[in-house]
Amino acid sequence: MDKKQFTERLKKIDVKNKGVISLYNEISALAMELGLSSAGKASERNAYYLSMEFLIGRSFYNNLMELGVLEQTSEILAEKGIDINVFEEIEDAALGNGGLGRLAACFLDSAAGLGLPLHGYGIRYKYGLFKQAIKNGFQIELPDDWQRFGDPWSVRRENEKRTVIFADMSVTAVPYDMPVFGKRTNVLRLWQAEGSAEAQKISEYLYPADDTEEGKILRLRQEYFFSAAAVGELIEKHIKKHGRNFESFPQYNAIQLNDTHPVLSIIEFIRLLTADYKVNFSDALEIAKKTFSYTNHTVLPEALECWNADIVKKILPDIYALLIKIHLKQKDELTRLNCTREELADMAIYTSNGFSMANLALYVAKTVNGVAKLHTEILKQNLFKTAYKYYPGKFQNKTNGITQRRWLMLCNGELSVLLDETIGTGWRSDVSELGKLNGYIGQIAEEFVAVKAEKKKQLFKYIKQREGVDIPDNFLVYSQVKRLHEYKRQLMTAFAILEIYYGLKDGTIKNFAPSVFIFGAKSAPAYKRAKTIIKFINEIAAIVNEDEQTNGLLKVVFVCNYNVSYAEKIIAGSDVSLQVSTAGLEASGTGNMKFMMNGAVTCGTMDGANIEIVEYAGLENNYVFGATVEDISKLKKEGYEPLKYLADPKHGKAVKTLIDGTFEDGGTGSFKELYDSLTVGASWHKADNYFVLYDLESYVNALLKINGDYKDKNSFAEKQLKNVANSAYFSSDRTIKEYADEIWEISDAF
Ligand code: 26V
Repeated sequence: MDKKQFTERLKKIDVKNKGVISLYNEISALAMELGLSSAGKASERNAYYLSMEFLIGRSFYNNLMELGVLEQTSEILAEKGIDINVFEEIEDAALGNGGLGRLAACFLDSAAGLGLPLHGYGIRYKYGLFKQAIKNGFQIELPDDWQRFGDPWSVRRENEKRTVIFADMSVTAVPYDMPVFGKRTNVLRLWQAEGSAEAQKISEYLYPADDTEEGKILRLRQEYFFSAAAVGELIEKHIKKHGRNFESFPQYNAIQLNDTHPVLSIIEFIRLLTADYKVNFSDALEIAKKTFSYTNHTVLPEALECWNADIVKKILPDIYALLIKIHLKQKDELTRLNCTREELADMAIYTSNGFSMANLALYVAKTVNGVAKLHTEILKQNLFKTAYKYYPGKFQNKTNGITQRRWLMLCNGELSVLLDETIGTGWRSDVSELGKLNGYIGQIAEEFVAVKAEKKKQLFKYIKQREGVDIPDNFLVYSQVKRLHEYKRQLMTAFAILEIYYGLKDGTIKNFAPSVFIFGAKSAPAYKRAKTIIKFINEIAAIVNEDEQTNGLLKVVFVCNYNVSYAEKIIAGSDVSLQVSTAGLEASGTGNMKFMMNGAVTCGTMDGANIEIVEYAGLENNYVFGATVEDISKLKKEGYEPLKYLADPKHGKAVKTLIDGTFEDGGTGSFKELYDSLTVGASWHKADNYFVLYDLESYVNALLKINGDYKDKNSFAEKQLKNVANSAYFSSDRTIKEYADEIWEISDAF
């Protein structure tokens, strides 16, 4: 099928008496036919991205755009009296939690766009990330039954099923292929677990609660399930093409491990080679060392996986035996290198806590990479210091990126047109051409202001529909959208808003440009303190939005069920991107890059990729504040005393609203607990572990400085445009080229 045939068949579709869902399925099926009819040739050498999460978002508009038929489809539907936006009713496929999963989706998009053979392997969860409802200000989780709309973008491959064996059951892994369209069509293969009721549970939920032993076992099963299905299949494919010459496996295959979740695939690979094909253990290990690469996405200790040895022994005895064997082999090698006892303990695969997935990855992986310059330095100097001493050649940096196709062309057609008119359309295929914009900043500031105003209008209309909150057109938009976590410091933004609110009320803050603070965030269901922060923000919003003395100047919105589609709207309509993590803790951030590309200035700490963003767009066009990594480490050494910051009446008043009855926590005592976490600490961490009170003052000042600067519309728009003009570096096209050249060694030669 070609595009012409596609449009002809589309024209013939009878839309009468058809609901949105059936029309969606029919048009999508037609687009699939179009896309799959030009799938192209398979590549000799391929890279595979193993990831527990792929946070794809809505496929409909993106796929039609990639296939070059979005505009025609919109026109033909309009002729039939249908607004293409009706398909916004079809909810996102949210098979991921946040940054790590969305990065995987951006990477697949960029690889296909560049014609590089990179395929994804993951899990086809029946229920994706929960849907968030807010009741009395509290987060409630509802199941995300994304398949109820149908799944026209997947093809079930019945005859490519596999069996994954656990000590107590065997599970059928059925592949569902989602094509990734672009210059070439790649495949995201998601495995669905079938068989007994127990077996099916494996692909039922994304991130099942793992605070019980049962939950932990399920999570381990999930990780092994998709890892085993993927490497089992790759080995079989290799044998079909090249016979049992396993030495050549790394010549044709590169496997990227997205964090530690798929690290057991290394062991499964060695198990298959040694047990099924009689390769000796050392040879199998050497082949693995040339095949696997590992990306780390967080330095938070609670997220570094260690599998309890008894659990592994019980459900995966062969894997257990191999883990011990590989542990001893590494120990032996390191001992020969005169490694000290402490160093050995630090790098051990089998530790008192269980099997360290990070240490296993560090030992076997061909390369280890962090996701922003600072993050990679922290890995080398702190978290993986010892491994870096012994394997310095493995470490690389690959600063994250985001796809400009979804995050600019699709979500901001208006800005894309302004770019076309200013620098030509070349940037659409070669994103580095965005740099040309630097020559036109002054000339198009007014047009940019108009584009931003239009995107705000669309966003405010949507927020009114969804949340029932009115935001006047001229408001300055500050946004903080990301997973809810203490280290991301949404709580600090909440305090800053309160300080501004009280300052407006008592007249100490004057000439304030009317502003709205938009939050979007989901909290892990069991993360109590994060949930309390959501409640606190909602309490603040309720009071601030109702206050007639100030609500012409200040509003606060916590949007419900923030997801990829909501992000597309918020990011395009924002002026200021809030990226305020405790320095050293946000590995990279990718929302920061999306905002930058849409012309929001960053108000942030020197953390993650913020550092590179301000390096590229200019410090003078962004608003950096707060403690640096060095400051924080000094504070920790010298002793940090958060209480003294409460002596300042402004900070004291804002923070004490947690305990002085200003707000209601529904009788849960959770506001008091939150207050205590800042002032006295809890058993497992010190008071104000994330330095909220330390940075609060400089944060409020930065927010107010932005507010003042915004009054000069054109000069502020110029800062925003400087961010757009220098955002090409943060395209995942650049990132993927680096992975392709420096790790995977794949090319676009078919
Ligand atoms: C996971 C967990 C799970 C247990 C509870 C605490 C906790 C805290 C953090 C995480 C992070 C998981 C990995 C992740 O999503 N990392 C994000 O990866 C992005 C893509 O590289 C990066 O931009 C974000 O900075 C990083 O947080």
